[in-house]
Amino acid sequence: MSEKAILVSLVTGRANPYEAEESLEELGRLAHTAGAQVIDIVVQRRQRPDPAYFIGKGKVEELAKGVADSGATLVVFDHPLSPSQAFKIKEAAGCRVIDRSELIMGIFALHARTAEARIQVEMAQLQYRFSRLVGAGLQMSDPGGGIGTRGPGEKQLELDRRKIKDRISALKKELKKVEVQRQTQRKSRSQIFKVALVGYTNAGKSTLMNLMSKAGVKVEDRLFATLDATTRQVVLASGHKFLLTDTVGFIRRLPHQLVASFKATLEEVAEADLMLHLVDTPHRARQEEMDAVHAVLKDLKIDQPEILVFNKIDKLDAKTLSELKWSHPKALFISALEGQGRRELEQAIAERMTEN
Ligand SMILES: Nc1nc2c(ncn2[C@@H]2O[C@H](COP(=O)(O)OP(=O)(O)OP(=O)(O)O)[C@@H](O)[C@H]2O)c(=O)[nH]1
Ligand SMILES: [Mg+2]
Repeated sequence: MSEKAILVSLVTGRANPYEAEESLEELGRLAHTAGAQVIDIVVQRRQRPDPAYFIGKGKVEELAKGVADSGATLVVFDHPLSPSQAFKIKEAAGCRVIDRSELIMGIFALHARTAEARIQVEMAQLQYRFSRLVGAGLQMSDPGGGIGTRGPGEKQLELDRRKIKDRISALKKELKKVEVQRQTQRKSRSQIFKVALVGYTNAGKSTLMNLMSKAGVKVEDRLFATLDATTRQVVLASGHKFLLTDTVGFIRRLPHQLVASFKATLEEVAEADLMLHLVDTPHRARQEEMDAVHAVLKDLKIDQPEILVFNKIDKLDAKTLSELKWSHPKALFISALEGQGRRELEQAIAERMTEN
């Protein structure tokens, strides 16, 4: 039985309503990917977040009533909640309350296949939980907390922290081992030209990987279908040989614990000679998605040469296509699904290889 989820978004005075809506729509897709059924959406407008209840006490009471009436099992906030807000809202709603970051990490945990990806996800989740325990601890030792806020509860907290810390260091050791194996693998192919596919989740990276390499990577119309890097050798008709790597997709407001822990996977990108930045061209948030990809790459200090590749042109009208070609004269335009633009793409890669 799937979870029944209510999504909650707060639009503050300064927020761009278009972005809030876009983000909420994406949250719905994330919830769907995580296996939840979205039964209701609550949008609250306030000048600024309420420090105690985030969306305000009255709105939380309304939410609680909605949960009771609908039998919802999960409430997902599109924004980070402070540990104490999460706690208070959970008490009131009487069901599990998570935020966007936790939802994304949950999806990553569901989809992780290789040992490395599993370790990285567990580490990200633990680090997130740890940061919240620390937050809760600070709260408990707040001088305003009064009598009775210390004691067994505090001890339990200390135990939880210790356990999480131990587990994190064990995972770190495991990860080191896996990394050594990976590096040996990588070294043996360091002479070959390397191309990495990067892009927002659902842009069509795996579809292009399959088109060019017959790798048989899983393609799905959902977010984060790919979590593990896959690398295949591609030989072009011209005789040019290179390695092509499919990578995990990016998303706006990626939990930074995840960014850090996926560094290892993305090392493939950091070592690439060329990045193909794939764009979901028909998507209405195309520009925001492109900006998000560049922001994450910058965060990771990845600065490889990039070719911008506008994908899914089979779904584009002629006017949009010609406008884009005009505004992005150096970009390529393809359909990974139907094969348009494949030859130009291969030529562009071959040219970069020759320059190299
Ligand atoms: N119409 C059209 N659909 C495409 C094209 N390329 C990919 N798709 C569809 O877009 C969806 C996502 O494709 P994927 O290849 O899984 O995308 P991805 O970038 O690997 O996504 P993640 O692994 O989740 O980051 C699938 O439903 C594909 O069939 C294209 O050129 N045209
Ligand atoms: Mg993929």
